[in-house]
Amino acid sequence: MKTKFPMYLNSPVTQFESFSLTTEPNGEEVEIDRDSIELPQLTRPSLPSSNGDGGIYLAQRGHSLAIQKSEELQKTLLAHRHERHLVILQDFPDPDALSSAWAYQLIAQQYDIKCEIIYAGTLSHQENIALVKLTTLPAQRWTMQTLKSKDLLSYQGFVLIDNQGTTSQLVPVIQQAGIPLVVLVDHHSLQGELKAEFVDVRPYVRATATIFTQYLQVGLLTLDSSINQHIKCATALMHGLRSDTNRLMQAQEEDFMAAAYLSKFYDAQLLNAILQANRSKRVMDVIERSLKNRIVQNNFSIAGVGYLRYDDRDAIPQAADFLVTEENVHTAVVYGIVHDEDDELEVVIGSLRTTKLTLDPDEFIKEAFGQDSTGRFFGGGRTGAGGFEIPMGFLSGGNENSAYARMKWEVFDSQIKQKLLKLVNPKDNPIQS
Ligand SMILES: [Mn+2]
Repeated sequence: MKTKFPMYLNSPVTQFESFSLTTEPNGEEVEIDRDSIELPQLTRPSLPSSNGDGGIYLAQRGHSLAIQKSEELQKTLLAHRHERHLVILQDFPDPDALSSAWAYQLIAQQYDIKCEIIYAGTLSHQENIALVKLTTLPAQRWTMQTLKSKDLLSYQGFVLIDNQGTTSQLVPVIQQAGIPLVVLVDHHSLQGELKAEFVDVRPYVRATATIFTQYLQVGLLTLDSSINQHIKCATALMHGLRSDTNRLMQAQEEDFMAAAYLSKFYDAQLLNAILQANRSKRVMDVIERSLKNRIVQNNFSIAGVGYLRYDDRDAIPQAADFLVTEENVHTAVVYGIVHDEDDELEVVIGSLRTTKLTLDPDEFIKEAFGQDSTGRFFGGGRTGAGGFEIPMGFLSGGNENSAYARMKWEVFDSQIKQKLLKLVNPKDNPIQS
């Protein structure tokens, strides 16, 4: 970076430290103009004027945190101007992750930071494919093969959005290459000790899109209705926010405030087109299998669906979404063995959905499946939803022998059921009542 931008070396370091992030303009901004980057001005959004007690809003607390975090993020971005970063999403990114990463890319662009949004798996949900195609969302699939062909030295940092690195196979390789984690923004429970320059993890916020909308709202990027890309990004954020809050039904004040803000910019027709995407036959087949195989105990519905192709992986959360709608069911867990034909790789993938407010999916999954030999949990969650991935390692492949394939499935199926039922059965564990 330093050799590429010698003029940068001449700038006194202190100009960044003393740069005012508040609304008051000051003399030092003149210096910043030398680098010919137009910096967004953070503004405090006009909150309803305090007329009596009604003026103190819960959301105000969220706003002051949003302002504080935006200021911190701006400082971090300033310190990394002119760099190239990788924004890494979970292997199977959802609308919340995709839209938030896009918002981040647009924010970072103002600091001449070039971001590539990457994921290792596939876009397996028909709505995600529609989202990316219809909005021309700039996310790319990088397999492990792609990774090997890249010159990782040309990236000065990486960014995690809507995940904490535990759901991406790219992250260990990136870390090994010595690329530092610059920014981490997520709403899942804290998954471990990740050192990032900037961290904003808020497990009580229902969507990462809400956090990014707040950044936009306080001025990290000023949305402009005449810019097509802004309209599309706002639409994507609206979709991300809706899909992580069960169409706003689980949204809370901050999420509604974010949706209200996006409503000024988003394209309702475009969102409708994204939502019109139909379920494929194979997804319907997996849902059918989950219905057939489910066992219901103590208001938990548990279903193993056997083997799935990599591209159909997202049928698992969709089946869980469906099973949780049955009467007297508050929690559904669906899992299957997903296999990647190219690599002969197999992994058990599962999804949990719950409508029970007192059930913490993160706690439940960690308790049920524990950690691997390196201390990493097999899964985690956020409000209302969770997931797990258990690599099958040495047992992967060999499925052309159908007796072996069946036996293997039965072993994993029984083991997962045992672990889940221990928690579901109140005799053995006090977590559930
Ligand atoms: Mn999310």
